Amino acid sequence: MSISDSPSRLEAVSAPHQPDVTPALDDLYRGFEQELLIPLWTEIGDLMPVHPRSKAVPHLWSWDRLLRLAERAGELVPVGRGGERRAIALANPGLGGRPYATPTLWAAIQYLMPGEDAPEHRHSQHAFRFVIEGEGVWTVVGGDPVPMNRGDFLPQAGWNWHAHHNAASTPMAWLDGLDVPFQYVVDAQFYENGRDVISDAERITPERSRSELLWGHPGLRPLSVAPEPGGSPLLNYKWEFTNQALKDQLTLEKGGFGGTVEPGHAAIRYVNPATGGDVMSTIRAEFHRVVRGAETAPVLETGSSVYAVFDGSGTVTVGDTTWSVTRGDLFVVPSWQEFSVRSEAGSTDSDEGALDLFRFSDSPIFEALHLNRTEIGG
Ligand code: 1HN
Repeated sequence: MSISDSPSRLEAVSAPHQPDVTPALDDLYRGFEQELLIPLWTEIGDLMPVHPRSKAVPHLWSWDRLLRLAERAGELVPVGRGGERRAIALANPGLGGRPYATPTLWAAIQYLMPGEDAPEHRHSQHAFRFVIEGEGVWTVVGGDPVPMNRGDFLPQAGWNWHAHHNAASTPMAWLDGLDVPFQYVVDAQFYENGRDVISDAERITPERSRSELLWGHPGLRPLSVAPEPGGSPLLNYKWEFTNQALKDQLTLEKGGFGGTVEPGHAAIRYVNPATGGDVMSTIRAEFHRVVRGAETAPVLETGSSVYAVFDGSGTVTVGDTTWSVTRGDLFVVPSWQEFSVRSEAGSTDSDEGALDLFRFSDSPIFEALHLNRTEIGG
């Protein structure tokens, strides 16, 4: 039997539990082929594996090399209508040259030069920005200018108008995550261009966006507005709050009060303040801090993730692959590949000398469809 990805000829070959290859069997297979039919017995191993065998592979992109190429793109390639964004996607080597980090997730470094505008548009794809380096860019989402600084997480649910502008005197780079591959495979995409030039009133850089003034207070819900369906009404989860939440968990742990997910491992999920659920229907985002010398238990999960090393350094193991990682590096964990990290000493900004990891995944899709499974390995 031939089991392959390409729609090649069906071949009758001798195999256990199969009839001998005869001219009659060959004829049968030619008949299938002519009528565009494929018998299950030639495909079952690939279609129904005993556990997920992702075509995506574990892969690491070094931030230094990514940034150098993004800087070069900043010099050589303009940003504007048509191309829309100077975003450079991670192409998983197992996914056939498509700009897909995983089968469901797009991840890219986006680079904007001082004074540049990325024009307004909207799309059905859910998206977010996570700022790895720099400051001074704001993104205007549905008329609300939102400042972006290192460590900020900015979800932006599908069909919101958005444009970016770099008001600073230095270039800025950030991580974009979207559900582009997922929406491509299920044919859900819509896209529309917005205004070519955004108004002066939107060109201001307030310290806090309207969304933060309304929704940025823990446990307090404004009565003046109804949350938008489809995604979080809070457009910036500022680094100071994320950092403080992680610090507080570790302080509790040190006092013997627990508070962390496992020893030396503090973690938070970014949630929609109106619902407590994920920030978007297809993308989950989390932040993990693993203190120096600590190690996480190996975990197997359905669904795929992309990680950004925000700070610190350490060792990451995904399936059979182990890497040393450092600030800015990006890596992929495909579905059902055992994942663990170890934090190592290194120069770092974070108080604890910890390994700080931003993570996004397609878990909400798996949970909504009851396809989520987790095993703690080891
Ligand atoms: C997009 O609109 C942005 O708005 C970034 O910054 C990356 C990748 C694919 C499709 C649209 C952005 C994108 C994107």
